Amino acid sequence: MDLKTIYDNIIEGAASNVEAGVREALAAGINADVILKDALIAAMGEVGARYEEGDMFVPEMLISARAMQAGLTLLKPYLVGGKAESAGKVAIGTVKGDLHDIGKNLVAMMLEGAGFEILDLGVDVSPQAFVDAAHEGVQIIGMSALLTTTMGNMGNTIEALKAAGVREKVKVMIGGAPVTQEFANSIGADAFAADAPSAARIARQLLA
Ligand code: B1M
Repeated sequence: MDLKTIYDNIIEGAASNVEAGVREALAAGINADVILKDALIAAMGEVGARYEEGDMFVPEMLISARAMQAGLTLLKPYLVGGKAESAGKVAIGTVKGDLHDIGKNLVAMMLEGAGFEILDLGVDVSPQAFVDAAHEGVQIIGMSALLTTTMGNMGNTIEALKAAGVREKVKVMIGGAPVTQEFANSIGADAFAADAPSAARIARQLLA
């Protein structure tokens, strides 16, 4: 099965075909990064475009997301690589009100691959849950948001960290499709990362 077929099966939401396709592609020696970028991420981009054009609706988008996640799970061991000495501990989550987790999961995988220990707080994470993680001694708080309506909860979380007296104990990194460097500056985050590979690089710089 070629990458185009995996791509088409994500759009169709055919998770078992996506799994079969990813297995075949890996067995054929195609690099996991290439499968991720050219089939999985590219297909989700197409899903988003179709949704915007009114050719796809939320239930179909969800089924496609599940199909992508099935492929991502198979790619994970190849993306993460061997275990190195811990580079630090990161608590990562999608902010309150937001249920999008594909990008957050990808960032968590890349961070793991870069040697970080990951405390995955999941989705719809309250500012208090991030504060609790800061109390547990993580060095980086990573927040993801995919909705313009939930981005504000990144700033609310930073305010909660300040109010709890733990803001100085952690570095805050944010990302997600609507998030920008300007937005990160405006809420006082320490860093913005545009994608998963740069998130791993920036996390290392934050603790250097
Ligand atoms: Co939603 N959705 N969705 N959705 N969805 C978007 C985000 C949207 C842009 C679609 C559109 O209109 N074109 C739009 C937001 C519009 C806006 O706010 N301006 C939207 C909407 C409106 C909604 C609902 C409100 C729809 C509704 O119910 N009417 C609803 C909201 C639910 C909620 O959260 N409360 C909703 C629901 C859903 C599904 C559940 C169906 C599903 C999510 C399933 C899941 O995640 N398990 C879904 C999906 C799949 C999407 C799209 C199609 C794809 C998102 C995705 O996974 N991209 C999306 C359209 C799009 O983005 N093209 C859309 C792939 C992923 C790898 O990229 O997440 O950007 P991304 O992550 C990247 C970077 O951003 C970065 O690295 C990642 C990897 O390179 N990054 C970080 C992300 N987090 C980071 C954190 C970091 C650093 C980097 O540091 C910590």
